[in-house]
Amino acid sequence: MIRFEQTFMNFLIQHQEKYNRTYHFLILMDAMISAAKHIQYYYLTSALRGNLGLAGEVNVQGEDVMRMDQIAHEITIHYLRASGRVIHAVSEESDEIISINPDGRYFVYFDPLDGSSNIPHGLPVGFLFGIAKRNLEGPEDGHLRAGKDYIAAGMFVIPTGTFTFGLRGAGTWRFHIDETMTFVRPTRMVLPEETKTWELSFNAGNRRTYDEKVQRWITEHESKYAFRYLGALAGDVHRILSNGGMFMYPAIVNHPNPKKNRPEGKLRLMYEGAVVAFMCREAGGTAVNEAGIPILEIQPKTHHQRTALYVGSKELVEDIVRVLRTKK
Ligand code: AFP
Repeated sequence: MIRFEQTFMNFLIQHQEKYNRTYHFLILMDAMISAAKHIQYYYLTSALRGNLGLAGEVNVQGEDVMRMDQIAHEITIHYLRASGRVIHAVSEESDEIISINPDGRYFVYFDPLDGSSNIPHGLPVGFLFGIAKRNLEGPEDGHLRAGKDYIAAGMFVIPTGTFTFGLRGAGTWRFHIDETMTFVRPTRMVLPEETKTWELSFNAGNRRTYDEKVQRWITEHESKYAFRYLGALAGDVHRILSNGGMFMYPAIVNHPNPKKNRPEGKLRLMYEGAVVAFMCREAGGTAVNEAGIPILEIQPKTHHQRTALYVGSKELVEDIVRVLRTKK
């Protein structure tokens, strides 16, 4: 028997009434969904075309390889332009902010294919985005928005076909892709309070490069939780949103080669840190940087600004905040 499921767009229409959003937002989200499906298609078939390699390589057909992340960027910009609703976009794949339509209504900050070390293996990567709205009461100066000003944020895990979407004040929801490539079956994500499924997720190879107090915290707590790490933020945070626990990418301050230290962190604030922090807040969790400052409160100074990130269940993040705020 055929079972018809609730689609993402129907879900949005329902929630739009509840949260007073307009059809402009539906058009923008339709563009994001189209971009994700298009990227999904390219990713699923790119091993066949030999397009999972690095730029500058030549594939098995003797053609120049185009980087998948560049393809994903171009696809996304195409749909954002076609929507007519976007003033400007920030993409991980573009040095400059991309002006689109001065009469648009939204700002979109995105990373079209995050987790590049998984690309040559065809393993999961993420398409992450945050959306903010222009000032509708007066003139708009186009300043970069902090996560607390996003109206929505989401991440597609590609090519597994899950889509997690946080809508301001309306929770974080997960959708799955069906056989017609439609995102269906919304399930509300609420971080579990029960600790038995909680996980810790961080790059264990970097462990000795963290601040000593962070290293000590890990030593004290690691045996209580399972450890999981995919190396693609969308996949790792996908697990944390379901199972609880904490994902962290601490500042690198003790690297044996000091040139490789990253005291400001590695992840990007606007289209990585703030995106997962927003979804986590809507699911009952929280996120901070290395100083213990809430990620959503950080006002970006530059569009590719980096941050350290601790995100997940409140109890764990608040515990590490106490450590981060001590001197030694
Ligand atoms: P890349 O896209 O450069 O691989 O970075 C992915 C990422 O920004 C994020 O998705 C991961 O959580 C994190 O970096 C992985 O970084 P490491 O490879 O250093 O563990």
